[in-house]
Amino acid sequence: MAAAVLQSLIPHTPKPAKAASNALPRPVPLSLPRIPSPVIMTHAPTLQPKFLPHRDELGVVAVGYSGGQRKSGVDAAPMALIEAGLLDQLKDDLEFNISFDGQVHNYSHVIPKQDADHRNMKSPRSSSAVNKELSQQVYEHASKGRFVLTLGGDHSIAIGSISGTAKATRERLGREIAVIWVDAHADINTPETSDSGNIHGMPVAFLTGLAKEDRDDIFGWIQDEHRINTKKLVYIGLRDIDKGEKKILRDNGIKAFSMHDIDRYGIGKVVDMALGWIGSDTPIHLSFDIDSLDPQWAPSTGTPVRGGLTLREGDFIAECVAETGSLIALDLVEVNPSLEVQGASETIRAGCSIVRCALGDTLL
Ligand SMILES: [Mn+2]
Repeated sequence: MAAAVLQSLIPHTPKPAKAASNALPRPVPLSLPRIPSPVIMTHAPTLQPKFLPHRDELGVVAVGYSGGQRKSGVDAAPMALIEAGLLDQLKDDLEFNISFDGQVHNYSHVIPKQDADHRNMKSPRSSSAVNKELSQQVYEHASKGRFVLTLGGDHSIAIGSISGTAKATRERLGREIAVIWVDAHADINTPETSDSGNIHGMPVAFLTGLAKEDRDDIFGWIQDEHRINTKKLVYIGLRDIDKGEKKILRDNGIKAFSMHDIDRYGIGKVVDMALGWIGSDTPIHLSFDIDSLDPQWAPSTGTPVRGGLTLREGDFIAECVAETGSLIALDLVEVNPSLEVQGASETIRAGCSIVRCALGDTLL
């Protein structure tokens, strides 16, 4: 898809009904008297963020990239989310001042014509170049103290978004970030442990330095300033982990809460434990893969796995992370509107709901 200019489009986008699981119809602008209902009132969050200078400054990057896996269509997600009214809701309901260049980036200017496999990785140069650009885009927002929302795209784009946040936060606050990775998968394969060679299964390996590469055109640009600490990484929702990944998680003592833990303790306790592991004095980047949700709620995604989070559990995680006041960046990835006819709009609505919750929307 060519980079689409959306700026002029956004103000005219009709406002859809709110997509939360408890969604009630929006008040229709009729001249009839309205019954005031505090239950559906959305208002701007009042929580003062711990690691951002302002509550309401939001940078948005729309990433139309699908080369981290083999199914087309995930590059259309940012446009679908925006057309569903996501940015309007953030602006009007949550009162964010949005910095957005109005484009879904396809990064065609940096994608090479030839991109042979390297160390078993598929599309390595394209994925590297896109993420290098994205890293800089996210860095620009984050270094100005904005909350950064990155709309993917497949999950390989977290290499760019998280590396940008990590670098900016080191410079701005002298701190390492923590990452909460909500996903059915651990996405921590190295090129050598991956069966598929798809880079959307490897972003955490590159971000933590468990996978490294010298070639600048194949992720060699990732330096220490871009990396994250395995001790400040927490997973929630895992249920489909490759054998090699299990070993990586164990060997590195990485904190992970699987669906088994959620069944045993309930989502409330699991989120408390995850946030307790991170502590209250660390800025958090939340990377949310829509495939963490059960396909019942989010069927339109590239690698669905049954037995996942309910829509409310997904929203709840986002709400709780928002409540900490420590959240500084969010990715929403792997929404693929082209995979399902019926399920696409439901998946998009689920994605919008997760983003609103993470940005401070509350039920009451
Ligand atoms: Mn993922």
